[in-house]
Amino acid sequence: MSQARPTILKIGGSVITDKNTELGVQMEVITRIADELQEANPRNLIIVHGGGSFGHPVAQKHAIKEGFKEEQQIIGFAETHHVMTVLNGIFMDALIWRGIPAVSITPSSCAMTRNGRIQCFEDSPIKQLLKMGFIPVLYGDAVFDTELGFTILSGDQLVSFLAMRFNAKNILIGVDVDGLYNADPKDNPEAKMFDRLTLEELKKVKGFFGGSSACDVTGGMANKISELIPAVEQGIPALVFNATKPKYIYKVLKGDKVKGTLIEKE
Ligand code: IP8
Repeated sequence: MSQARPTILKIGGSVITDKNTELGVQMEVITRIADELQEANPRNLIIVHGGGSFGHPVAQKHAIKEGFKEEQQIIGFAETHHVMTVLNGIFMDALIWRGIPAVSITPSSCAMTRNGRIQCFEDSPIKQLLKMGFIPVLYGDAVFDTELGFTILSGDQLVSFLAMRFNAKNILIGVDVDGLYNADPKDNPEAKMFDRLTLEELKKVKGFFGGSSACDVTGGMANKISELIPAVEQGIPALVFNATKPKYIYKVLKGDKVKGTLIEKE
């Protein structure tokens, strides 16, 4: 059975959680996204979601990304992973009870990093899920690292890795702004959005995307974008769009045009 090229959909933590409250969930957004996924009924889709107000504050409190340095971090690692499984459970609940055949794959159990970069990844279950018509769902997680002991693996690194490993058709990055701007649109009303960027253009303007205003141990928008570069270099286009806008997830999955920034190799 030959496998069609999958689409990788990232749903940012800032979309499904309230980044101003620790463990604050945006239940109405999760419900709407699940409704849109049910309506779009996508085939060959892998979903990755971020950590938002679940993973990031706990990871920051215990310096998990920096690696193992002292005994007290051990419970911090366990807590960080646990809150991510809780957020994932809330998200999965919304999908499963709508009849969406989503199956959660825990990154800390199938991936190991070396100095923060994925070094080995057991992909057989994901291959099997796709072949059988399931939707694998992964998330940014606290993972084990061969040099650091442990660290944080961002959903964005996972997205790019999975896109390359599964030769994805496209990458869809759902965030809480309309696309990529030359300045932060939340502070600067003059900020200009890019509709399309080639890799060369992207590399030139990369510095302007800024970090994240809320607690974000993996570096916010600037990091999200730089993680995409190797996948785009392989010819996989990436669209950054606003997943907080009703119907946008439905439309991007259907291949309809929405406002956003399309990043292409050339
Ligand atoms: O929100 C980070 O994933 P991201 C997950 O995709 C944790 O960067 C545990 C902080």
